[in-house]
Amino acid sequence: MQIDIVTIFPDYFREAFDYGIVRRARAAGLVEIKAHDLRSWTSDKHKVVDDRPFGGGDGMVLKPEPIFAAVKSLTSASRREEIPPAKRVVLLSPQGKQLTQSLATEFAKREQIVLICGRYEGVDERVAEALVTDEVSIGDYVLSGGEPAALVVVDAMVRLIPGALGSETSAATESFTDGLLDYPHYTRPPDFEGLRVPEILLTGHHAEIEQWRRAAAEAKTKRNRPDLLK
Ligand code: 9D3
Repeated sequence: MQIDIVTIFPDYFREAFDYGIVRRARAAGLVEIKAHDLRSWTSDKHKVVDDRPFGGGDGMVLKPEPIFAAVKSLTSASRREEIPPAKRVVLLSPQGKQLTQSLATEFAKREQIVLICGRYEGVDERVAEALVTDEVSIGDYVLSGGEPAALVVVDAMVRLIPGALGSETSAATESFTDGLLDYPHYTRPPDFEGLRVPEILLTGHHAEIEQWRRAAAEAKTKRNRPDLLK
């Protein structure tokens, strides 16, 4: 998989992919990740990427021309209809559909993902209308730009690439796929300053441990994420 990030802050990503599963997937050649400076697709002396909003209002808007040029040079496509199924062009925006495990799984099947990071007050709407295949938000809170959202999308996708996780784990058997939160985990010591590990986990009674974990996962889900049980 090839991941191309288009941003006015390419340095933001300098060490971001050098840790854990993402680092290992890169080292294994499963994914190549590049952060590109949007300003490299400007043609004026001052490399201007933004302009004032038509109709008035505060702040600046990212201009369409450098973004269309970036997508053209990275994918050969000038419009959404020219983007083949093996490629997705994703605009990170607070107005997007929310990222889910299911959407990350769809992205992880593709050969190339282009992530466009918005900044300022927004991005000229013609990018969302005519260029991108997906407009994606990571949740209902306000970020300063699309860059932290791009990190989240990359992480969620890369760990789903076949071979990216160690042989011990499979992405399919983890939390969110069965609709419950994960069960609680404990390790040594069995008594930490009077905080005790549930006795059943120390017994080796595997069937009862399974039952306990299921009940504990349901209790935790009811407390922290009742919406998942509805
Ligand atoms: C103060 C400006 N806001 C008016 C309500 C609009 C606004 C514009 C641009 C708010 C945030 C941003 C920058 N955010 C993103 O580009 C972004 C984002 C987010 O803010 N939340 C969740 N997901 C995402 S993906 C990209």
